[in-house]
Amino acid sequence: MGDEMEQPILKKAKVVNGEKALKRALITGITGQDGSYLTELLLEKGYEVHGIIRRSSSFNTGRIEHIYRDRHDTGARLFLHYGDLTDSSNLFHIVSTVKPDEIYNLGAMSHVKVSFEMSEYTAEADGIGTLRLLNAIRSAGMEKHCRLYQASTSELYGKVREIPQTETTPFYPRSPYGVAKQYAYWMIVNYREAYGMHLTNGILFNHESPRRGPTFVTRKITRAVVRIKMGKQDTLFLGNLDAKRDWGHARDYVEGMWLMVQRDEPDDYVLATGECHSVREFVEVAFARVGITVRWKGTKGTIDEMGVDATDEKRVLVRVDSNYFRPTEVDLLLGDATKAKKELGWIPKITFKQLAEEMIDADMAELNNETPDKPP
Ligand code: NDP
Ligand code: GDR
Repeated sequence: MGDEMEQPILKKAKVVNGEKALKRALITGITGQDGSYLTELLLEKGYEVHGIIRRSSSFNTGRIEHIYRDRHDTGARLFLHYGDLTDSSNLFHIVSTVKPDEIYNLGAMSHVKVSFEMSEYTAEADGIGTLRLLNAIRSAGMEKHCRLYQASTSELYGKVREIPQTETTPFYPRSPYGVAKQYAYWMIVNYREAYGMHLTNGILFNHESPRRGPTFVTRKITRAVVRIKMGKQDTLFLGNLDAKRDWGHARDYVEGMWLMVQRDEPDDYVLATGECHSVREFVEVAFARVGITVRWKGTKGTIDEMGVDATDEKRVLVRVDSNYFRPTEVDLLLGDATKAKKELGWIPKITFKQLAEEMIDADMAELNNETPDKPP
């Protein structure tokens, strides 16, 4: 896949008995963690799914390969288009030819630490990119028919002034990523009020899975833990062990995205588990899954702290590396998803421990070359 991604010629959605049979969704960020789970969900629900992918010198479609069928196959319902949130005319072209009923704007430079190094690009893709997409919908004359989900984030809360955080907690972003996402958040609110568009902000707290990018802390930990267990790596280097996050499973969260878009009236919703844990706790649970108990030594919260093997204290498993500290950190995020529970009936099913263990098991299988037919 990936060699012939030119636009399919789309005239009308398939028509059965005079009714539009398939809902059509367009996903930006389809190659990412959430994009892949959301695509699976929408295909299961009978949607025709279109995704925007970026041109890359190597394949970047690994997470959706298992569901892609050549578009010449009868029954193919997933179509890919080259594009980028930094390219207005491309977005207009895709939106106006695909004519989606629903757009899920998941595309973003999503790494908080990297956003300090690529601040301008992050603003372009994550902030202005959202505006470009909104303007593409309007320019195509689709503002009354096309619904849009915006991937907003708990990073908006940043320097937290209220625990737990809800839809009414004030924002105080702490990174170029958070600031860019705040711009996008308010563009959604403004266009909803100004033009009566069906636009929704999902304020999602951290969600992970075996498909999580390997530079985010949970996946960095699970990959390293299995490598240490199998003797392929000695030590895991991490930044702030005291950061606390409300971690859920991505599969639960994409269902929440879809539920938001189905509401008659658009609104903004927090999705969170209501439980938070430190990076240190995630390390402990991950090592425990492979039968290793971590004992912490040194001064807690400093670069002298280390995690050693409880059965052989000379074996240092975890060290702190200040290169992974952020210029401004978000210390604690804990969400309250009461509104989503009440209005959407959304309930996260996968617990913190199950999440960490699923990720460890999947990384162990990958290391042992046990390739599943479908990624976990
Ligand atoms: P990923 O980093 O896994 O995926 C990001 C996706 O965006 C990839 O498909 C990437 O393409 C694409 N992308 C990056 N830059 C551009 C661009 N300029 N134009 C078009 N596409 C682009 O993120 P997640 O799946 O984890 O997250 C999905 C969205 O949800 C993001 O917007 C993220 O900021 C937000 N979010 C995520 C949370 C989480 O905990 N996972 C929590 C709250 C919000 P490529 O594969 O080519 O790099
Ligand atoms: P986050 O996720 O910044 O919350 O953004 P990440 O996993 O990168 O960091 C979580 C916390 O762990 C601390 N940390 C480390 N982080 C990384 N990446 N690497 C390390 O070595 C390390 N050591 C400690 C961090 O300082 C931080 O406090 C994610 C992204 O998916 C965003 O796109 C999304 O909006 C938010 O979650 C909600």
